[in-house]
Amino acid sequence: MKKNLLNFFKRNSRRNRFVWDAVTLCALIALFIQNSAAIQVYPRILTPNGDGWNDKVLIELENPALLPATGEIFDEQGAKVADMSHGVNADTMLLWDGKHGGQPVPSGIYFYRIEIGSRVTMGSVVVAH
Ligand SMILES: [Ca+2]
Repeated sequence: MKKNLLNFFKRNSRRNRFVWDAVTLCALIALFIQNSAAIQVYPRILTPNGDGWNDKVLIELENPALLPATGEIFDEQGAKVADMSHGVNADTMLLWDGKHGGQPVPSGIYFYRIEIGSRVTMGSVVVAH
């Protein structure tokens, strides 16, 4: 009886350990997802025609440590299109006006690459005319 109890405990402690490993893994994955998506992008579709509607994309950053934040925009071929400008709050807001060299870019998918300290976050927006 005593031995059975011991075996039961051993078996369960091994299982508990597995459960805890799984929980830890899930927590790490959640942290990674949270880190990589630690931003809000609005709007996802830009119409940079100067009518005041969706002419700029605003990316809000989760940057509680107020690390230096910079953003770049690339086209589908990977060519750099623009540097993002800082919003009202330079530590947590980046903007792109859908322009390259002062002219609205053609319709298409564009990619942003944001560096917050040593953390890099990437994503895409669409420009439509
Ligand atoms: Ca517009």
